[in-house]
Amino acid sequence: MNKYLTGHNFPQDLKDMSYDELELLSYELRDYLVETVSETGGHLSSNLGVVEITIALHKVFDTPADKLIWDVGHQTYIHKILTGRGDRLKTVRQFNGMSGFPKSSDSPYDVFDTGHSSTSLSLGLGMAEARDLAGEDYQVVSIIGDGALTGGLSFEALNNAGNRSTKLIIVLNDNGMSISPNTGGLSKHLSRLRSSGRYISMKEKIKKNVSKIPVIGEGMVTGMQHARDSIKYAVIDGILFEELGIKYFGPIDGHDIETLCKAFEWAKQTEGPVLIHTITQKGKGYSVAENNPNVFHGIGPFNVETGQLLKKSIKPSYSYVMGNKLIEMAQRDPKIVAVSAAMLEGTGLEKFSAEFPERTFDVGIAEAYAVSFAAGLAKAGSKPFVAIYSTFLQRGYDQIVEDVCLQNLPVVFCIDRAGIVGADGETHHGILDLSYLKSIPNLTIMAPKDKGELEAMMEYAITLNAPCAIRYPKGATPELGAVNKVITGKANQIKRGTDVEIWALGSMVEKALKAADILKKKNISVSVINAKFLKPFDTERLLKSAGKYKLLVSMEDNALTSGMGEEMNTILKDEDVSIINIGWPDKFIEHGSCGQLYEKYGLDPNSVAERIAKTLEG
Ligand SMILES: Cc1ncc(C[n+]2csc(CCOP(=O)(O)OP(=O)(O)O)c2C)c(N)n1
Repeated sequence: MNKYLTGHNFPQDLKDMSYDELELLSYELRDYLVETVSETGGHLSSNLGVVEITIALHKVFDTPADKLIWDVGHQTYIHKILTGRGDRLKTVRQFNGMSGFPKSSDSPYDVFDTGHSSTSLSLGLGMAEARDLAGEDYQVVSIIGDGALTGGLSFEALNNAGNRSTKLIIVLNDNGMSISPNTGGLSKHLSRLRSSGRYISMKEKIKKNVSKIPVIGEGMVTGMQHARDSIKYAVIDGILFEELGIKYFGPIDGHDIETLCKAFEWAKQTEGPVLIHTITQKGKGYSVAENNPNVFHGIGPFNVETGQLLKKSIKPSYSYVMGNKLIEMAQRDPKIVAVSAAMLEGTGLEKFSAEFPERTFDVGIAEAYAVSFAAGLAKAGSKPFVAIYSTFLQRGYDQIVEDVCLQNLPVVFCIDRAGIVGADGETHHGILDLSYLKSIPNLTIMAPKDKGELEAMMEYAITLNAPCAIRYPKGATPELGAVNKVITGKANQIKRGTDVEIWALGSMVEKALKAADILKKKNISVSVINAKFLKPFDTERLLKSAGKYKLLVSMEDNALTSGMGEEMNTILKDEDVSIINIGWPDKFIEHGSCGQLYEKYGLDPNSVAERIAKTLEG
């Protein structure tokens, strides 16, 4: 049992293992990965796809002196196992457990803290330039998926990489998939390289040229060079990377450890920027994931035999509600179109795209482009709904300001995963959007308390004929009773009370109602206001409340800095009223379940009730 995985000191011991032993190790790694992720949940199919690449990288490169920079970082579970963290994989993504992404504070083998896509080439080039300036000589290796390569930042880095002769090794992990099948012209270019038919013969050529050479050396490198040159012009005219000044090698089998090792050795000894094009299969080795790579991209705990999820939510998610509502609206209004940045499933737009393929634009991992593109759509008469996760929309900030809001164009932003998201942690929590959007002129900002209000806000948004953002959280929607008409800048009281008034935004309304129930038992009577709008904010109503209550409370699933609470504090600065602000402190919030995080940071109903009671006691 686990003959190769246990009892070794990785990554050092990889250097002395034969290719056959490494292959056996790859089986054990896959078994351990599937078994563990079936219990913890996590990013399974991407990790199954990089088992051999990870083994080969740690065998060939001298980590951590050589730097491995993983793009996105969701595919680093094998890297973690091979860098002394195998046991801790059992705690991955759990509160106080190991992060599912690289964390430089966790290990010297993790170079950057990542989670957002398409940064590895820029980060790598920066390090490589600094290395050269300092006269040091370690290797910098950026490992990037074909999905992440479609992000604009990657293109900017490729443009710069080819412009200078700085040594950077790029390992392209091409599985043809982003979360769903990859899209766009670059993806087509890669697929032409993949299907050129030279892939197999390339592999044979490498084998022929190197099999006689026991130790990697001059002869092997010449052999690889020969293989590379003979394929370079034969495969296809104008390999994009070569045209940009980056030496291209491939495509090679990303599940063949020996070929990978030899290609990496070649890269090590080659001057300037190089790109090794590896072909892999997402979900490799676990048939359920091979057949459904997108479902197993990020998955909760599941049954290994059947692949079925152990827990399923019965209530629909906000994303699901948004997608269905948009279909209904689009059936009535032919101008409505949907824009997604590689997240059709995650944002609930999958059904929409099946029903309206011509009116769905999946632009790849290209949030900035998605926003400017939507501005173009709106300018020319379409009514775009742009569905992007809060944290990823950070990429499109300048475009929201300049291209949408400055032009006052009718783009509706459906900001999904707004608020804390749980296990993905720091890089994925959507707790900055209210702060970064609030100061943009012309933008209406709303947050629904439940399913019905999300639908009502979408209907309202289209009537505005101006930029509008609707933010809602991850997970299931509650149904909190009657949905009042959405009226510009108007909040609604949804619970009467006399001592304290809580102003809650979006998902915090449910928590505010629960806190009010807890306080009722302590004879504290709480009014709950569903704020609905951050912008325009219901200033008039707030000022009226200032004279009526002993204490006002703001509740938002957003950073306290520049959020709704600060807005309320400013409005109330000249009033004689106490106010407490509930939201996320000025720090990056770690991973854990949402419940654990709400509790730790005092945003759950019990903590809120306790804080209110204590404040009233003085
Ligand atoms: C800026 C940004 N947008 C979207 C995502 C969500 N996301 C995570 S992984 C991924 C697909 C990455 O595809 P690829 O790079 O090919 O890696 P694979 O999972 O296929 O190995 C996406 C869209 C992200 N992490 N960052």
